[in-house]
Amino acid sequence: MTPVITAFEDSPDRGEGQARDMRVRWALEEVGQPYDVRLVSFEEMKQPAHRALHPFGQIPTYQEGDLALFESGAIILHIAGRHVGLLPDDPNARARAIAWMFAALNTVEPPIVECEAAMILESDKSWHEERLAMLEERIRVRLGQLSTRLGDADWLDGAFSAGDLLMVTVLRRLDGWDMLEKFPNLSAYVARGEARPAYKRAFADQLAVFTGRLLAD
Ligand code: GTB
Repeated sequence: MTPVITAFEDSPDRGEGQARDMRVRWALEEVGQPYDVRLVSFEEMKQPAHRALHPFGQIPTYQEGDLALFESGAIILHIAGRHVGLLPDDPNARARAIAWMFAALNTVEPPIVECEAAMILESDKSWHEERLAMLEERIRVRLGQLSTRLGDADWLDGAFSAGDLLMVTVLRRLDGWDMLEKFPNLSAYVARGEARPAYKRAFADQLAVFTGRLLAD
């Protein structure tokens, strides 16, 4: 059964691969699982048919037979559990890789998302600059801690895993922020992720949605 994922019909990032379908595409490419993509508009995402798949009216979703999933982390954990290539076989190493998945989503991504939201939604507030500086500092602290742990290793815990896949996509959100560059080992880590053939295929496929739309307009 070929899984079907959803992605933005018209991604606000203009093909930069920042929307969360990118991480699901990458996971599917890593394990060699073909998939179909159903593109949805912002309007469609809020309709009952899509909300039946995703209670919060967002992308990505994942459908495979009678299984419907939402939340990129849950989708990737499912893919990694069904296929070889994203989680180690050794039970302890597997548990540690899953811990890194949670760390990416629960510890590293939240201050970045909070900071993005502040930039978009709070720029007119009198306290904006002060709050932004505080949020940026929170990100820097996390990056420092992550950088120390990674050291000169290629990946977070032995071989590349779903933990690295998620962490790389989370760190990519800082593209153009002049923050990651202060941690050369993290910049190199992201570049290693982006150099993986599976990443490149996933990136090209999501970019094709944007370029296809440009040509159609
Ligand atoms: N926790 C959920 C998950 O991990 O799957 C979060 C899902 C989510 O935030 N989805 C976003 C969405 O559907 C798209 S990825 N938003 C529409 C809505 O809420 O109405 C977030 C995103 C969007 C755009 C950019 N960008 O343009 O750079 C980056 C990230």
